[in-house]
Amino acid sequence: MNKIAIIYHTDLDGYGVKVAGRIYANQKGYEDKDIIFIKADYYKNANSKKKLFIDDLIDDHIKGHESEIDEIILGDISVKSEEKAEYLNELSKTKKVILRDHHDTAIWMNKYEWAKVRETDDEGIARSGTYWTAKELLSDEYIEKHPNLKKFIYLTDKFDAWTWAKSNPKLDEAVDLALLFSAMNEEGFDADIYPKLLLEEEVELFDEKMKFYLKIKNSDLKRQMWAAYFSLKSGVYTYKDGDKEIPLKVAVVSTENGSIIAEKLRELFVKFNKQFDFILNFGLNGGLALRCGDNPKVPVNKILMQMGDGSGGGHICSAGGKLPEGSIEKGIEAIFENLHINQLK
Ligand SMILES: [Mn+2]
Repeated sequence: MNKIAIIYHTDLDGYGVKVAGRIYANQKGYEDKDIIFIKADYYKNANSKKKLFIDDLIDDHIKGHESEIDEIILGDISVKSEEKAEYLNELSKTKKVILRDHHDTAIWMNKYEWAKVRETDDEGIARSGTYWTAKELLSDEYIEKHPNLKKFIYLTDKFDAWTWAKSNPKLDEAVDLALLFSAMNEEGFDADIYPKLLLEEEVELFDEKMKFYLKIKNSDLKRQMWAAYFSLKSGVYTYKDGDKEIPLKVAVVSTENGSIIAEKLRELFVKFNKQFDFILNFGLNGGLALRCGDNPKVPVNKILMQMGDGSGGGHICSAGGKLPEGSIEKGIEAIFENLHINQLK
């Protein structure tokens, strides 16, 4: 038996292309051993000329083997050079070649009959490589009969087309799927997710271990998001001491282990960040930790007395306290807008 080649990207969307291609090939009677899976892993192909990466993969896996290959499926990824596109175009005269992509940089490939590159569908909804490839290779009827596959395609599509980022809690599962993919990789998904996609009965895609991992990972994500948000508030502030106004350069960070990290940060801070007067570290539990290098302009314990809920204190270069009750966001606003420390415009 001849073979089918599937060329796909390394991310979740690329994996979805692999899934659709694999099911399609199996439906046509090709066993897994008859499928050439070509993962476009930029980093694992050291010999690649990089710039023409996908083109190199075609040289490595397809060229010279043309007579053994019946069909070539490319999804979520496109060739780079006109030369390789022309090569595939030649092959398309004697075998099935399809390319389904959604990247703007590949729109030029639409001049070929076998290539369709579209960012959005007819209704203007952004669509993924998985969506377009599954639409091409699998019948609506098949997808309807396989609820787990249907859900997988839906979530992958929503994730890759960024619809989830608009804080739609219904799409948290799409983020979960992508997080799991980054942890389990293709191999893990092949072993633990793919078999579920072939079932006709609806089952949970995630087992208990996956759910536990996601719980930890999601709280870490939340923390990282706040950390990035808070770090935008780094800048110059004035500290009011009676009638005196002292400008202070403040580095704002947020870490999970507030005072432990703050202490460690101080080492780095003293070494590399002499331009800042102190570090302000928020914990998501509402804790505040202030650290400064030697010879502070204002002792951080003094600054801290004017911050948070007023219960904090500590040493000249190392102090801790709490944000006012309520949400972190409100607490931060209270510190930066209502208390004695104001960012200079
Ligand atoms: Mn994609």
